[in-house]
Amino acid sequence: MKTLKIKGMSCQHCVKSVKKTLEEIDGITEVAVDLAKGEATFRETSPVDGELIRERIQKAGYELG
Ligand SMILES: [Cu+2]
Repeated sequence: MKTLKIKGMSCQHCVKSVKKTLEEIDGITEVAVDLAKGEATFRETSPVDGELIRERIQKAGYELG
């Protein structure tokens, strides 16, 4: 599993939004978001470009930490 630090999440709505954003990226599965830790974990079924993840997370209104 990979772990990302995500800044800007403050409630369960944010958690859902980040989860959905990651799940919509090809090659990412099994997304779990931990609000207290400010982390998202997921499995990659194929290599995913880190910049693409950064862009999508930013577009959703959050920042990679
Ligand atoms: Cu929120």
